[in-house]
Amino acid sequence: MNDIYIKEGEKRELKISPFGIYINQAGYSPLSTKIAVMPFECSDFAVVNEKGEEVFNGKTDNFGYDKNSGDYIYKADFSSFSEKGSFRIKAGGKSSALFAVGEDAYEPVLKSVLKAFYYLRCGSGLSEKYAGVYKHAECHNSTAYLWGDESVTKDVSGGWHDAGDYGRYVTAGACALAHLLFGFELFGGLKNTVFDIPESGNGIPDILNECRVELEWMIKMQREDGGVYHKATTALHAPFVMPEDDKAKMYLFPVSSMAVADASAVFALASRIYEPYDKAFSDKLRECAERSYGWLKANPDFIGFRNPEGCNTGGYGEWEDRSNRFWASCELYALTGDEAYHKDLKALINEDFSLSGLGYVDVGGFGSLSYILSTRNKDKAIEEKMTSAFMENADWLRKIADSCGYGVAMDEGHYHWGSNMTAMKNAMIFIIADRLSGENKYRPYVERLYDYLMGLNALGISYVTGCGEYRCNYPHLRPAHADGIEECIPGMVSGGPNRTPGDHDAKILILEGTPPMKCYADEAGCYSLNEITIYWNSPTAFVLSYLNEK
Ligand code: 9MR
Ligand code: ZN
Repeated sequence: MNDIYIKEGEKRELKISPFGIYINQAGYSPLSTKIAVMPFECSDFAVVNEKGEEVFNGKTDNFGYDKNSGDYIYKADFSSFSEKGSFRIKAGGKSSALFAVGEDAYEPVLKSVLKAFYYLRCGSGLSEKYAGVYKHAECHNSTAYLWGDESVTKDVSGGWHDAGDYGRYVTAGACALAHLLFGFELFGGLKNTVFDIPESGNGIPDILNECRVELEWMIKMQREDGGVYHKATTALHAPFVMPEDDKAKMYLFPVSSMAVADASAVFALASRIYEPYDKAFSDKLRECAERSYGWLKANPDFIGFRNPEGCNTGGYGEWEDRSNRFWASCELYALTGDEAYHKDLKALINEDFSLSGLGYVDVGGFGSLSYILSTRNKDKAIEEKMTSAFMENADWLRKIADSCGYGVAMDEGHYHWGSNMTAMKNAMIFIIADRLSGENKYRPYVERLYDYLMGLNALGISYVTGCGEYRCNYPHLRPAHADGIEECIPGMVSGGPNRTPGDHDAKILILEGTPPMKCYADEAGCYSLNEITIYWNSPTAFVLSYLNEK
């Protein structure tokens, strides 16, 4: 069953790119900045079309040693090349993968990355009409029992599978929803992005149709008193079977204050966003947001989460809940304009957490964004503090990018479990800084991070399934393995290089001393390198929505 893992004594080689020159394999828009990286010495490069004819050429730049890739690299800047079509870079007898230049460089990838959420839907099953060969039957619809007190039962069907596992976790879901909903708020183009889901054409933007799936589930995770269960999972991670074949008993796990705060925040954010589309749903979300906020006021102490004995599914533990509570008060203030929430956020802002954090642990940046975008009566000093947090973060990241041969704003410490989320979150910081300053100076830094995800990296690999000539195809994703189909479900963002591999197979495959950018293997067993999650897809969707704005 679990034949994905390396067996004792088994020799398994790391795959390497058949291409020696690295570019963004998803393609470029004509006006974008364009860089190719050659990890070998060469003085000239050429762009050739599909017939092999040279259409552009130039001189390379010798960057020298790049510490995160461990390579001596030469760079080719072909930004001024804007001809439309499909091309390769050639230099020193080597070639890049195929890439396109065209106006529609981003839209197909954006749609694919959004459609991934549909493929991760739990409960309803995926029909052939929308999922094609990746269809599957209904899953995880059985009643859930509260761990430790099975007299408490609840229907918590629905939502999205979190990741390569079939668990459903509130804080992870809230984070993914925040990326998607803020993306919707900031980038008007998303209103018209249709990605072929059962609700398409119902008069509501598809991204809101898709987010509603997760929101409806999160509402079910809420108790009468506003407490929100931390997660709904089986006791143990399922083997590599299709979701409908995972029949183990479903459990609810105790309320954590992070889950309550994040749910309250995201209910309020969603209430604001769905208001013009579905007043009744928006009202319901508002009521849920307020109810959970009430629980937070009645329970001021931190209630963390640790897996109880006998459970090995995701923990999503945190050490404090200040940023979570802050985010909730910011969202409720933005939604209601009630000064009581304003007072709360003004008190919480003095606590020690990042005001620009956009991940599932540090959610302070969502609070800041909500406050900054809000039209409510604002305290200028507070708004300034939040804006500065984003600007300073962007400035720090710019320096990192400028010292990297690939031009990516990723320092050594960023190559951790789920590093591709950090790459995309860093791109979000640049985007937000540009929006706040009204300048557009960080766009090339966003382009580099996106290029990095799509193949401009030391392994020359595209980290999005189904996209690029040399791409990851074997992520740690249960249905992708169990369905027996060679081509992986498309649009899934792999976790990416991790310089401190955390699973058995990665520890075997990634040799000691491997440079951070190369600590990756496209192996299904390597969950600390090659899993997928909703909150790695969501910042990618945010970044693509920005790039796709005309
Ligand atoms: O994304 C999480 C990563 O930041 C942590 O280092 C890691 C170990 O705790 O867990 C990751 O989250 C996993 C979750 O616990 C269960 N679903 C899959 C997630 C991605 O690997
Ligand atoms: Zn399911």
